[in-house]
Amino acid sequence: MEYIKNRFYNKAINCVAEYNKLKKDHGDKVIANVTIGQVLSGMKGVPSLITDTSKLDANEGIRFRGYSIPELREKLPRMNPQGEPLPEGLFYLLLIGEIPDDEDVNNLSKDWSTRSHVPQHVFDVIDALPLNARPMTQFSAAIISMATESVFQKAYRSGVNKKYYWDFIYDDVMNLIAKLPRIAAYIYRRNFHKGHHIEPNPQLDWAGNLAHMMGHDSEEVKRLLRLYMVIHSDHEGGNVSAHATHLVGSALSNPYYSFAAGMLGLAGPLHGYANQDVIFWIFELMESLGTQEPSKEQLADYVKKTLEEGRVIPGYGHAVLRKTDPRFTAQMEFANKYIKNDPLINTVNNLYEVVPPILGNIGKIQNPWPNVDAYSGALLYHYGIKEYTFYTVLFGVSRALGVLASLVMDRVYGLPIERPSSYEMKWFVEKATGEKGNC
Ligand code: CMX
Repeated sequence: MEYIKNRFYNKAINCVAEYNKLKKDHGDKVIANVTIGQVLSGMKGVPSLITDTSKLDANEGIRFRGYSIPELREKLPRMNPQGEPLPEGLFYLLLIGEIPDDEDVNNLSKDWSTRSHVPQHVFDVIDALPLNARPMTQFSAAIISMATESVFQKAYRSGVNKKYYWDFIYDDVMNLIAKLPRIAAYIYRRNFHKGHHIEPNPQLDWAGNLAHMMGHDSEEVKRLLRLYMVIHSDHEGGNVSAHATHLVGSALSNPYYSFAAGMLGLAGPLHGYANQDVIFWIFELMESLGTQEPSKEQLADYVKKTLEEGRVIPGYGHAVLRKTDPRFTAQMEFANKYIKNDPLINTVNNLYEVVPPILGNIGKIQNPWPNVDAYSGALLYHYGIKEYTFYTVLFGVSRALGVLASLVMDRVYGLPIERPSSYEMKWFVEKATGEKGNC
């Protein structure tokens, strides 16, 4: 499928010309002042990364190459008119910046299918881990172990000219994305289905095949996973999984290492792990209240109790968003359309009414609204994917689409090794007060 690579490069090369001009002619232009508050709050709002694939607006939510989620659900190719967009189309959009047609999407599906073979040693690495190793531990170990396949690493060792790095990175990225469903499904079947594995079906699309290999072959699950894979894919460049992938890639570590770094970040409870924490917390709540259908009053009391214990309410809040996450809304619409009267979904819907005013009243929480993780687990659970310790792996498979499309772009730009400055605490104190600090 060289035409996709060529189409990508022919488009991307225009951006490189702009990048080079910016660097050469406008390097001294001041674009922002950084406050001490921003440094102390995790560099929030500091414009410091180039990410072309998506942009997050605090009030509007994510746009992928300029398109909102509702727009994508309408415009991207689907398996059938009633279905959800195919992640292949979303990846094409992220990479090239244009909405693909059906043929582009079919070609990409076939391309990934031909690249999807996973070497035996990767399964051996997974199998060497104890069953109580978290699915994200197994997933990251599998990804690192696949670096044996890196064509970039080999090309670098053989002394390839740096202007061609992107070409090898592209192939690593396509190979890696193609193999992820097989690896994820292998971990799922190993942990939750006694190691009875299911072979891939090369006729299926990328997300459909994942559902198939997990043993959830219904059209409903395939439809859900297609939506899931599209909406979790990218959230501009500063979130932990995207930033970690990009940072490690800037050292010219191969895409397997770079993406594994991103996945280790995704495995944090303040980031992707929240999708399983939400379900864990709701089940804890139901058990503690002795009901599967808690009232809104009971939910409110439990939310307050959780906060009093110094814990976070998982699935709520965001570092950038200041409104309900459109990824949450897309999933709620999906549930409203297809699901009637499920106690877990009802509880998630009721929490949406109960939690924001409580968090808002605390005063210090910037965003009391739900994020993507507040809904995703309940949908998976409804359709029979009940093993919630696995949910972050699904997030990771999807996140590959965005962060790896960006990684190819990073190498086309030829972005340098990333190296912000750090200072001792006393330097900041002196900057702020003119007095020397003690630390
Ligand atoms: N429950 C309780 N307290 C919360 C909260 C929540 N859902 N969200 C924020 N807060 C607290 C913070 O812990 C912080 O407390 P301290 O001042 O005591 O440290 C304070 O409110 C201010 O935080 P903030 O500026 O509003 O939010 P941050 O940018 O620091 O953190 C996030 C953002 C997502 C980590 C936070 O909202 C959170 O912990 N949410 C719950 C976990 C979660 O759902 N994570 C998933 C995010 C989406 C994703 O990446 O997948």
